[in-house]
Amino acid sequence: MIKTFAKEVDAGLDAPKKSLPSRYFYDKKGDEIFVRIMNMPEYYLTNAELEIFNCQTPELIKSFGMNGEHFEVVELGAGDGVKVVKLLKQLVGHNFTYTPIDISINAIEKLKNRLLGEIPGLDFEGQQGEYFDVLDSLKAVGKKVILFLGSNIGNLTDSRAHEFMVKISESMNSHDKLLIGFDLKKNPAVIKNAYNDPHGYTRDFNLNLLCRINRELGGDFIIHKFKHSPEYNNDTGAALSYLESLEEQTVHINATGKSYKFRKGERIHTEISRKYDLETIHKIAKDTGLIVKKTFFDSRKYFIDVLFEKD
Ligand code: AVI
Repeated sequence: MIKTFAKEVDAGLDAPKKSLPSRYFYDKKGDEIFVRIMNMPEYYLTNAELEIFNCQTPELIKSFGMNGEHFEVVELGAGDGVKVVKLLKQLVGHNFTYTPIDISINAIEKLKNRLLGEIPGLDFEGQQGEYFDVLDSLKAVGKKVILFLGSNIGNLTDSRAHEFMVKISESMNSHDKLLIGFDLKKNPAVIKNAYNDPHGYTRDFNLNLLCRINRELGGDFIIHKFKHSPEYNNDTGAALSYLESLEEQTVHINATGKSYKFRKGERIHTEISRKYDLETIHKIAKDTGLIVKKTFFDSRKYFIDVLFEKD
């Protein structure tokens, strides 16, 4: 793990346009900051999707079209379970197994304790792994509903999202369903405020990546010499996060055995949080052998959960 981390950090910082993979945000500290982000009012995504699960779960379940046979609810990148528990509670009485897949075994254990506390008797089969890697094994699963919530898809570049959707589509049979949460394009001010919040949580989340490199890879980043620098382009729907070097400086990382030079104002790209429109979502479906079966919006139309099935 450390080796892969070091390799990816080196590749990102050695490139002419510097970047770091956003999945390294999520160490213990990063997870804590992310919870703060999800709970702040400016980060509208959490409440928007929660509203869909609070108000439209019966319609969601009906749209799964499962008539008594056993099925699996496979959740990719399971998270804290706040949303899915709404769904699972109303699924009680159906013949199903809940299979969350997450890179962190800790996250799965925590989720298991929480869910079994709230839904005694829940058939829980957690699986550890990167979701890209486990998609192949999903082919063998009988009837299933795959969940990919919280706009996690937005953290993939368009080409990676395409690759991901093709793999999911290939793992699906004609009776399977796929439910994906997409954050929608909206007033750019609302989006900018969510990714450049007044509390500084998103700034800390972004800068924690440099702290993590210092902690785990023996880096000597001086954190206050970088600033959180987000931008949003409403045409492309890309909310991008950068870390900008406030002066000319050199940083050494023990684990890569290399030093990296930064110009004043030079930026490290750290994250994409893609915002979608319906046209793009339909195009994604068409390009990956899927069709949009049903859509579930929150009341402000900030967010959408889309149910797909095989074309
Ligand atoms: C996990 N993911 C959907 C979040 C997002 O909105 O892209 C991560 C995040 N980054 C900054 N704030 C939240």
